[in-house]
Amino acid sequence: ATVKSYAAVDLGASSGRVMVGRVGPDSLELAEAHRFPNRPVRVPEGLRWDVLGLYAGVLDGLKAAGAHCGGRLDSVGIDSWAVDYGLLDEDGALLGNPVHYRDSRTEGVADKVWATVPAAELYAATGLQYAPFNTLYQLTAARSTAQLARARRLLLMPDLLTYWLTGEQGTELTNASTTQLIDPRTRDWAYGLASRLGIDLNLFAPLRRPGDPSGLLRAGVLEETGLAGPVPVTAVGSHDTASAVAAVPASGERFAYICTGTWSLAGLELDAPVLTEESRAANFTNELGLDGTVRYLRNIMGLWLLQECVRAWGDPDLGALLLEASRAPALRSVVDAGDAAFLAPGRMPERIAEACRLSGQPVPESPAEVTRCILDSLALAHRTAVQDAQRLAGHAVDVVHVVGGGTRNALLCQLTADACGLPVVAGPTEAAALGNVLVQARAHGLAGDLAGMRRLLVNTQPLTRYEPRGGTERWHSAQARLAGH
Ligand code: ADP
Ligand code: LRH
Repeated sequence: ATVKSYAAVDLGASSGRVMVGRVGPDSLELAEAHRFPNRPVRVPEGLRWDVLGLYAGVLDGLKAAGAHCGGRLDSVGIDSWAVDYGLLDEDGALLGNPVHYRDSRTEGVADKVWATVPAAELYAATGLQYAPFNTLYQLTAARSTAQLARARRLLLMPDLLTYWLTGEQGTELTNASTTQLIDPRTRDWAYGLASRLGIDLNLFAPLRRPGDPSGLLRAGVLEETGLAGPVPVTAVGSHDTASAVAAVPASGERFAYICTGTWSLAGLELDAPVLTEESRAANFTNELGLDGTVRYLRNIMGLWLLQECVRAWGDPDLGALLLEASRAPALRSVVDAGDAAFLAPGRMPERIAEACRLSGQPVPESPAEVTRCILDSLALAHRTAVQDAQRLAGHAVDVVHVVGGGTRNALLCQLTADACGLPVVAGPTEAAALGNVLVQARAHGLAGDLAGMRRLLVNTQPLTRYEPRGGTERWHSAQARLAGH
């Protein structure tokens, strides 16, 4: 049977990777061709992405991917973190470095937006949870800048890299749904809302859907990567979380998922958005997924909390730290891992200690204690999100799938099973890359529908099961402790 080779470019907030997926009718293998750090840079104007460095990493990765498969790739797909964008001038040249979603420019901006369109109306129109970094607020913050005044085009990060690779411009839908300018019912722009807020939708290139062709690698890219042309670029679920959810190895419909990496995205796959006021108050979002699905989920700070502590502690060995944390006393102190107060970089151990002190709990001192506090807090936030999602959507589950980098943290997976009182199935680790590969494979005639894609994953990917160990009342009282503050 024919086996085809697809390159998946997957850019996370902490690292970028180019993976090679080899897909046959009953086979799926993933190999890492290249991985590179993604290090934000603070310049006098604020926090920026090093987008040229990332593009160089993509080119190196495509070269390495080609070397894996005799210089021939059947297609390339790109996904990355959501909401951020680059602006182009009338010549198509990039205007400055894309602003990082953790930059402080959006502080206080939401109130300005809500003065024109109240928060409840905004939610009813877009279904997006409030986050200061939603593209809508970023564009509002940029309103009077010279850069935005000059801009003729806005491309979201994966679309910008696709443009550099192919010369073609588009706006992929799953990622567009994180701008807060898409109506999740029509799966098209929220035209009325944009015009009320003075946002020019002509800045955006036409919408593309996962599976749509996005051009061919330019001659210069072929030359630089040593690939034999033509190589098509295929739109995938270009929001990394959309690709990751597509690769959740679920067998039925009664599942919740948690995509764990820099963020934890915890929720359900639905076939229609939940736009109730109760859902808004619970800060659940309705992002768009593959094949008409809705990703109904809550953003939780995720392993960012640990990444920032580890950075502050001078990069100790993670394995040793997690082992020590597993021996530290359980559920001594917990913080609200959904709190936007943890969004900005810096001083994370101190900020966590401060949150414990303010809520009258013991203050964790050693790195192992702080790490335990973070993992207990994440597991607790996973529990609350899985419970709330089921209640708000009226959709019950009996298993929790954990995918992403956090699957390598066995303690986090076990604590999540304990907190949720449900079995956790952990894996795949590189879910976003696998979802990316499978959408390309499908566009080129290999795999079937979403259920078929998932069957292939269940049959080919190593998964680890964690059973809940009981003691859910302890999690319940920790939840009550947090809610009391
Ligand atoms: P993103 O794509 O958002 O940048 P990843 O999905 O790559 O994030 O996950 C990165 C996180 O995975 C790290 O911050 C770390 O906490 C965790 N991780 C990675 N490798 C290991 C490991 N060997 N053991 C435990 N955790 C790990
Ligand atoms: C995860 C992610 C998440 C977004 C955040 C900005 O990488 O895409 O889904 O909310 O980054």
